[in-house]
Amino acid sequence: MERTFVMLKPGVVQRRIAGEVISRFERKGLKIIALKFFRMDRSMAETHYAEHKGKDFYDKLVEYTISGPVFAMILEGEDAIGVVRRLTGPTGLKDSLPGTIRGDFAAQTRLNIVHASDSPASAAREIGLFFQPGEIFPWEDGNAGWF
Ligand code: 3AN
Repeated sequence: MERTFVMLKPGVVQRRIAGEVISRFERKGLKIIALKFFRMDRSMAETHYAEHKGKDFYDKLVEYTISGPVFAMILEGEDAIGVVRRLTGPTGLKDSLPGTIRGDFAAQTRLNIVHASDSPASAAREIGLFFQPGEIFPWEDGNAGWF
């Protein structure tokens, strides 16, 4: 089993599509084991996106991320990091095909609506940044045999 971090950015809340996006992860059989709805402060957003500091889209990315509340969650499942990245689709608008979350709901790369960890190292770092151990609730999956 693997854990990954996912964040639904402020536009998802504004557009009232959080339920639809979360449904895609649930339908696939991933388990939500942590979830919070909150507004990030600037320093947290800068830490989260530190690898992009200095890039031309960085300032706008941080502004967008702190412009309103987000849903942050931890999903668990076999190969969860890869599964979630395939469900979200690639970063760039031109590459995100219909059927993926970004392909279906995003019209600009900068506003590509979800963040998902791209490696085990990022997942560990991001889970640690957003969640305390006591906010994570693993549960027994009675449906495990069906997925
Ligand atoms: P991902 O979110 O797919 O892991 P990253 O980490 O490369 O992609 O980029 C983080 C965020 O920065 C993206 N979700 C997107 O909002 C924004 N971003 C990345 N590349 C660009 C770009 N070329 N132009 C505008 N925004 C970008």
